[in-house]
Amino acid sequence: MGKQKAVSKDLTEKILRECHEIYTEGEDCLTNVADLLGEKLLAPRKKITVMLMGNHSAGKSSFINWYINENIQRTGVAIETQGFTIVTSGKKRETLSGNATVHLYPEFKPIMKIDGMANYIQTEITTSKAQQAELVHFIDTPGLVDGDMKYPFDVNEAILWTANMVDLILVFFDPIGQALCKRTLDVVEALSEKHHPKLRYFLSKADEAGDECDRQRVLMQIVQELCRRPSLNKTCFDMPTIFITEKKKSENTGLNQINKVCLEIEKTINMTIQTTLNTLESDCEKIAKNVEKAIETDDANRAQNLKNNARWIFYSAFLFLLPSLTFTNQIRSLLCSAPKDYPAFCDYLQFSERDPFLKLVHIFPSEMQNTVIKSLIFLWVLIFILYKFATRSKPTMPRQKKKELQRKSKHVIDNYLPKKESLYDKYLRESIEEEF
Ligand SMILES: Nc1nc2c(ncn2[C@@H]2O[C@H](COP(=O)(O)OP(=O)(O)O)[C@@H](O)[C@H]2O)c(=O)[nH]1
Ligand SMILES: [Mg+2]
Repeated sequence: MGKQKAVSKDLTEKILRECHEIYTEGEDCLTNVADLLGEKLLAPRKKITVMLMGNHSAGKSSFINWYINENIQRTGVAIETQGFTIVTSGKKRETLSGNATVHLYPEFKPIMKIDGMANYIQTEITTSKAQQAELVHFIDTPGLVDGDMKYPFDVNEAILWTANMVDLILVFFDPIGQALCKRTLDVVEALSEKHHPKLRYFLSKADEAGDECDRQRVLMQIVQELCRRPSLNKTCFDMPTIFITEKKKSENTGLNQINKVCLEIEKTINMTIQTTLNTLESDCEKIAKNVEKAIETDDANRAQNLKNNARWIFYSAFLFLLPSLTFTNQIRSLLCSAPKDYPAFCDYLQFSERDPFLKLVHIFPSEMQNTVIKSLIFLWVLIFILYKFATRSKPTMPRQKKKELQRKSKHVIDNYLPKKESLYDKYLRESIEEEF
């Protein structure tokens, strides 16, 4: 029987990195091939994004510091976090402003579009290798408070917006602070309507909740308050109690389930690996299919153009017959109008009576003939234009581009699909432990 096991950090990092490279590195990478087809492909991210939200002083920043085992974020009872901070790991310790953040991590560009956010977003890069820190971007959000507190931007809107691009949302409720803060509940309610599967609730700073009885009472109270909101009482939800051991206030702290938070992060990473590998496979197949389709369309267009050109030559012979007859007649009448010594070929050009154009014109009274000639010329030009439009050439690709597409498509199928298979194989072998 198979049993799910944690996949090593090295393998996880390798899978995400190699998948990212398949999309972005080298001339034959997937995004380049898609570009050639006029399509846009999004490269998979190398890290998952976890957003923390909750009341002011619920312990969000402290949790990030604990997870990465480094004091990056300022913590305290005063309102410390006014804007959004992205905490991520990199090669060296650094603090980046909003613009630099977007430059380094273009995936966060959408956040900057929120009104007034540009000055309230920063990135803290840590060198931490603790837990899964290298695979996670944390987004620390401003603590939410009720009342007159003025935020420099629409904080509810910003959190809701950011939620679109994160993989996991950790909601922290603390027992004494403002577990029942209206603003927090409003945001949680709005989040749960759109991002229900991403949300996880925790009772943070559980060591401050008193003894087991008190703690249960606090939990009951929060759950009761949450259930008052129609969109929140649909599912039964779990609310593990967590606290940071180093900060614990009392000895009588009961069960600390902080590992459940880590487990949720790990599960999200695993899900991301599977989704990335599946998307890689479907993107490769889609590209190969679209290249085939583009080449088929091009072949069909070429054949159609050839047919159209042949038709055009054939029909235009008819189309030009009438005016050329009249034209020759006009020349003849010019050259051969002198009764004497007209050129010898004039004898061969005696077909003025047979000129259908003039015959048609002569049907009309002489004062109308001018208008009839103009109308006929106009009609002829119109037919000419319409016909040319109907038989116009369809777009075709240069032969070189066609060859390049075929080569790239073969490269995708021959190299990327087997690579995906081997990565999946390694992943499954590590995550499923065979038991006999
Ligand atoms: N007793 C206890 N205090 C905590 C815990 N986590 C954070 N704190 C304290 O709570 C205060 C607010 O924490 P902070 O992380 O700044 O909260 P934030 O506003 O949600 O970011 C700080 O003084 C922390 O030291 C915990 O698990 N137990
Ligand atoms: Mg904070």
